[in-house]
Amino acid sequence: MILPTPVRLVRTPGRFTLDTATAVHAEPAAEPAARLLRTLLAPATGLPLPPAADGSVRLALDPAVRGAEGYRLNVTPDGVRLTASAPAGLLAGVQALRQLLPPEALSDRPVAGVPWTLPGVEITDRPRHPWRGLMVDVARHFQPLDLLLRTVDRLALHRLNILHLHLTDDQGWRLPIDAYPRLTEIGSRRARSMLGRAGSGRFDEQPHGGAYTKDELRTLVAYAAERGVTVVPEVEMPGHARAALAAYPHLGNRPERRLDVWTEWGVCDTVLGVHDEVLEFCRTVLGETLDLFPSPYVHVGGDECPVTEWENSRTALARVAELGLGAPKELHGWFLAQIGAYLLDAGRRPVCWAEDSSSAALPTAFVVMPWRDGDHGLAAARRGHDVVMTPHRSTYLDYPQSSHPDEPLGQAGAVVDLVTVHAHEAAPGHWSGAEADRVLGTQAQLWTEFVRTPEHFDHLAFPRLCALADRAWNPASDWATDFLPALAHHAPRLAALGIHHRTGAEAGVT
Ligand code: TNX
Repeated sequence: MILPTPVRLVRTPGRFTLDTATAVHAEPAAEPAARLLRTLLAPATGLPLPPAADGSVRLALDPAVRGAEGYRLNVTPDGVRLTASAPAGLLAGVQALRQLLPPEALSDRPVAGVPWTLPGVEITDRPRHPWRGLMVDVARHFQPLDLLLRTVDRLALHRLNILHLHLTDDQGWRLPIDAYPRLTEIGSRRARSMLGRAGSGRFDEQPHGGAYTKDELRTLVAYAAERGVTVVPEVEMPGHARAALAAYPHLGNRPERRLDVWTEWGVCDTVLGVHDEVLEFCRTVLGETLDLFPSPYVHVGGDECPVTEWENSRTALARVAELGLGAPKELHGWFLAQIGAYLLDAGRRPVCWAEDSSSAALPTAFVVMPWRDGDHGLAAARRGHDVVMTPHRSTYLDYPQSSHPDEPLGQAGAVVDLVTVHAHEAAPGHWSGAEADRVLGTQAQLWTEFVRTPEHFDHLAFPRLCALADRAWNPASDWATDFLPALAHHAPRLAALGIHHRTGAEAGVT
């Protein structure tokens, strides 16, 4: 049983075993998928799977297969046939094929004595949503490249196709920008980190820092592309920008003031100014970001932007007057509209978090991510935005997944357990057909205020990410009769990958 659960799977008689004699035939457009198959199976199986015209594993494009990422996979005693209408579908099919093997096939070490046998099947499969993602916050706690590469592998295994990287925030700037070197020289390091939740007043007194090199980010983007995953960068503006202001105070509202990279959690009052130099800064930063990330989507944050500084800044008030705005808070939407226009000119789709304060001025080309309680997604869809659903009570993995006393520290106010994630409907029943058509998909959010180790990262992500992946892929998957049995088969795969996941989560015990 594979996960996400396939739209249609029929068991057929017989089986097929991969061995040292098995060869692969791939037509040219299927070559990347054949390479991925070899790369994925080599560590555990040691099988060479060489190319051969008469290979019994056959990969080919077939325009009759439905869906851009849809695939068809047939295993018979004579061999394996994988087809898709596009290369992305072949990559998805390779992951399904891998899951038909014994779970040991996912190990990164050689495994002896296991026959690499596939059951006879006929799978016809395609995803419900084109955007199936995970956001990783690398700003609150820096997450090194090897963790991100591993995360890409795990996303691809679950047929999740977007890695949204939250690269900058008040507590750290992780994105190298040649034109503004102090962003990482100064902005990537903070003196200490807050222990506990926002306002705890307790600190670890340990410096924390980290930034990527451009080569590392290029490596990540290429690695992800080989696996059918798009890396969507996020650069936060105009709020959540304290680290940038620590590096370049003249971009703020009180240029004379020296700021540190923030050491607390929560919402920081310091935000970018609204003078021309700031917009130029944002365009330059985004220009270098576009060079690194070919993603058609670029996220510019836009959440939680307090306006007290603008209300008290002569420059900001002059801007309000010049633009004929009613109040300084309207600068929020104006700011994002300026930046959105730049991205659209560059041929990219801007993405931002939904906020009431920016919604009225936001060009409809923005993709919106509603994260607060309420019908913000529906309101955005009605205004003409495409939406990616990110409601915090079903997709925020920084909330605890149970109320067990042994659960690690998480955000207060909710428990997001496995059944809740699986029940999350990206396009709820009360939306009209046209509104539901605005839903690009859904994604999980892994904010990292409390995440200091890879084990903690895994624990938050799994198995909740399995539930999100299942729901985002297969609308018909039933919690009890489809997902839970698939998860039971999947647990040994997670174990073979060395993932520290919460066992018993499927019981839904809170
Ligand atoms: C809200 S959601 C935030 C993040 C925090 C998160 C903690 C959003 C767009 N902003 O800055 O990390 O809550 O759950």
